[in-house]
Amino acid sequence: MLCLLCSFVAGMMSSTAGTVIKSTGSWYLVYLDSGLSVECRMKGQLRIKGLNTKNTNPLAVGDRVDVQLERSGDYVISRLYDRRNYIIRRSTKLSKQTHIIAANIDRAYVMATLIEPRTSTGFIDRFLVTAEAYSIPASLIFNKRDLLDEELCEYVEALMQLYRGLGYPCWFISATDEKQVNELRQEMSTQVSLIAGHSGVGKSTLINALRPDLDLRTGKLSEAHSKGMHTTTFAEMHRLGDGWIVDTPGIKEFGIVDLERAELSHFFPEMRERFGQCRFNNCLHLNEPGCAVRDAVENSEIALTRYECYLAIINGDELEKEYD
Ligand SMILES: Nc1nc2c(ncn2[C@@H]2O[C@H](COP(=O)(O)OP(=O)(O)OP(=O)(O)O)[C@@H](O)[C@H]2O)c(=O)[nH]1
Ligand SMILES: [Mg+2]
Ligand SMILES: [Zn+2]
Repeated sequence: MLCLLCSFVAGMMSSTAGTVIKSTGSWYLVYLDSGLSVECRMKGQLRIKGLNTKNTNPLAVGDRVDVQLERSGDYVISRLYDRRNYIIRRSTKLSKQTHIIAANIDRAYVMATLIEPRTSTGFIDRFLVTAEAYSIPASLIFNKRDLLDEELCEYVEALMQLYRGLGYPCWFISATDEKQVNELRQEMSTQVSLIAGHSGVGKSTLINALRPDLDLRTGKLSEAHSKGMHTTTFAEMHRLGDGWIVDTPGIKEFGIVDLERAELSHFFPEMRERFGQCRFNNCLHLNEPGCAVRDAVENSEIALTRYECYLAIINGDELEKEYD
């Protein structure tokens, strides 16, 4: 009886919980709840729930896992806990392959620049739709303020007015200026934050400004195209006060995953707010008569760029079509 008890206790001790803080696809860095970081491999095939598309990474940064020490001295991940949430995208808009950027996050920040490189509102909106779909609060960070002339600054102010009106907090900073990031540091010190955006917008530069000791690699833009060179290659979480901040590799396109056409408008707050006001209760807000959403676009109560992005998503091949 005593022996049985001992082996039960030993079994319990051999596995310990932690958080994946870096994932390269072949090995993972796990921050154990004891405070130790260990390099791990994944044990065989872990069961991943709730994903019905082909996923390229079974484990993502932010995942809660159990880790076991094998007799060989290697650490292996033996269990993946259910995710509270995650941010997922298709590699390209039409690809069947999906990629989880990070899991279990408190707030997702999309970093955008008007120039060097240019971020379209379509990219921002697709990111926000995904954050809405997975109930992750989202904010916008407009970066490289120092590069913008007065006219472009005014344009950013107008964009911020639009997005703030939809409920998304906005920041307008130069990540190269440490003084400008103090308020962000305060906010990010108490939560798990994800920063995503095109390559070269300044994600790693911002994290360096928040935590200069990290000295993350940052990269120059290509001279020919003013685009980033994909300097950060793997997502990685860094400690910031009591919080964590996830640096991610630049993404070119943000393809939407696993949404149905009929539910898309629920993830646009300004359309969700008009739910039930269209003549037909299954209105897709395309050409149906008596559509409250189209009326709002015509009256400029809904921004045309937002509605055009809605149309692009619903008319594209990105969504799961119900009647296919
Ligand atoms: N002028 C100016 N340059 C900036 C600012 N923020 C970042 N940069 C520069 O932009 C370039 C790209 O910055 P990174 O931090 O490497 O960009 P990233 O978003 O991490 O890029 P990837 O890792 O490739 O996804 C670097 O040369 C930075 O110095 C800014 O606020 N103003
Ligand atoms: Mg980077
Ligand atoms: Zn409608």
